Amino acid sequence: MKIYIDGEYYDKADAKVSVFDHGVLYGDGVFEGIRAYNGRVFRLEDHLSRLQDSANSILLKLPLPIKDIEKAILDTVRANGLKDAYIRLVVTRGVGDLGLDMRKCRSGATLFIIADKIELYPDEFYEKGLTLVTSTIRQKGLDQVTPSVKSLNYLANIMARAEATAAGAQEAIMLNAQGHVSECSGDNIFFIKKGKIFTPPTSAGILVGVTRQVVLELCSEKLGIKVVERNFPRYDLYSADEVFLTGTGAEVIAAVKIDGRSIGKAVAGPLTRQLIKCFREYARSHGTPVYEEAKVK
Ligand code: PXG
Repeated sequence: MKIYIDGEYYDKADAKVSVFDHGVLYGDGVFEGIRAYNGRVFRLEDHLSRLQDSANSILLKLPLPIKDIEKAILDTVRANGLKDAYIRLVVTRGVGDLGLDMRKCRSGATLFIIADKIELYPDEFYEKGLTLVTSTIRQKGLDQVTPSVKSLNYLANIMARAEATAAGAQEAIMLNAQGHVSECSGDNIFFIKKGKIFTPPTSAGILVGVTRQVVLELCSEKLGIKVVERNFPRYDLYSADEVFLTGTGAEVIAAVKIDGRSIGKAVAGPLTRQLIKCFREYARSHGTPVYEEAKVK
C-alpha cells in the first residue's frame, strides 16, 4: 500500500505524522471519506467542496489548491492500482507545540491520503435491514463547532456507535439538544410515510452528506418524489413505513428495527429497495475517471 503524505508516497509501516501534529494532540483538522467505483471517484467535487468549507470554518488553510488535492487523490488511487476504493483524506493543522495556539503550527497543514479496499456491510443487511438504537449522546449544538464540519473530533460519534454495538445494533441515532432526530454516528437518516420522504434539515445539526445530496437528487429527478427536509422526533421513525440511512460506506440501506420497535414489515421496504438499486446504478456509472480508459458519462 502506498500512502500519500505531503507530496511523497510511503509504505504503510513508514506512513507517520509527528506526535506534535495538532491533529494528533487536539483532533485539530478535517477529513473526507470518498469512494471510487470501477475506476471513477464518486462525487469528487462535492467532497472537495465540503473539505474546503470545513477547513475555512476552522480557520485552516489547505496546504494545496483544490485542483492539486484532486490530482493527489487520483494519483494515490492510481499508485495503489485500485478500481474500487475507499479514500480517506485527512488535513491536520500540522506540527505545533504543546499549546492550543494554532499560530504555532508554523509549517502549515499536513495532507495525507489513504486509498484502501472498501469494507462494507454484508449483502444480507441490504435485504434484511439494520437495527438501530438511540444513543444517550446528544448531537453537538449549532453553537458549537457545527456537525456540518467534518472535523477530526469524532469521539461523540465513536461513543454513540459503541452504544449501538453494545446493544447488538449496527448504528446509533443521535438526537439534538431539542430532542429532534439529527443523524446516525456515520450516516444520514430518512423516513418514508404514505409515499412521502422526510429527512432532517441542516439546521438539525447534521453532516451534510454527499450521499444524502445524491439521494435528494435521485428522488426528485428519477423517482419523481419530493423529499421534505424538516425536524422530527423519534416517534416519526417508530411510526414510519420505511426508514433508511445514507453514507459513503453504506450507500443506501434500510433500518428495520429501532429501539426494539419493528419498522413497517421489518424488512427493507419497496421504496428503499428501489432507491438502493437506483443509487447503485448511478454511483457505478458516474464519477471522475482515475485511469485514462475510464470515460465519464
Ligand atoms: N453523518 C456523519 C456523522 C458521517 O460521518 C455521514 C453522515 C454521511 O456522509 P456522506 O458524505 O458519506 O454521505 C457521515 C459519513 C465509516 C465511514 O468508515 C463513515 C462515513 C463515511 C465513510 C465511511 O464508517 N461517514
